[in-house]
Amino acid sequence: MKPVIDYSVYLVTDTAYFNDESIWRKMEAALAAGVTLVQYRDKTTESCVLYERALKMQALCDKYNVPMLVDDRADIALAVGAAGVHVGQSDLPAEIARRILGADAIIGVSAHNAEEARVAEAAGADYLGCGAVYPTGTKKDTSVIGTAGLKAIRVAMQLPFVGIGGVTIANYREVLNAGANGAAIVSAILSADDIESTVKKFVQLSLEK
Ligand code: 3NM
Repeated sequence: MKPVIDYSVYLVTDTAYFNDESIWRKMEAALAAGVTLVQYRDKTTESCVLYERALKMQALCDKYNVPMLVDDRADIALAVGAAGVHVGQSDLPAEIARRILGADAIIGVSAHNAEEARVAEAAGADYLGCGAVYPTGTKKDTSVIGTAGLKAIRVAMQLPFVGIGGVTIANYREVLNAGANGAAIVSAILSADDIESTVKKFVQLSLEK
């Protein structure tokens, strides 16, 4: 059966954080504090290392009963028993990821506008990642769509979507108010001085009306 996913506080990793072993302590703090979904995203790493890290990340997510998706790599997702994969516009097509991972896998697709959102929905995406909502230093090759961009996507389709890019405690409610089901967050969690209290704050904000 396809798992029911809570997209509200979606933690995404970035390769830079894996230069430091503290990433594992940070991930554990975030999981313990209540992130609802994790994406293991590690763009520039060779496959053997990627596989070992994905395996370790999956075990950590399993400990906290939080589903894990793998960025781009359906082969790695399959190898470690992840819940699914997230693909960008220049990654593996969603239909192919679905064929590899099966009907119960969660397939996420990056969409920057209503047209890409419709195409992703037709391709069988379970959810969309939409951004960059705000300027971000974490990903260079993106452009800002703002909350207006999120609203246009919400009007165009029904699929769950998360806002990504520059989301912080200060603007998270704006993202939800623009129609997103949650936010995908890298630096506001992984670079926080106090990861546990930051995640708890996101969770608390997600429950407010
Ligand atoms: N994708 P932070 S922005 C992975 O626009 C990613 O599609 C984006 O990192 C997109 O939370 C982004 O630190 C990075 O801003 C998000």
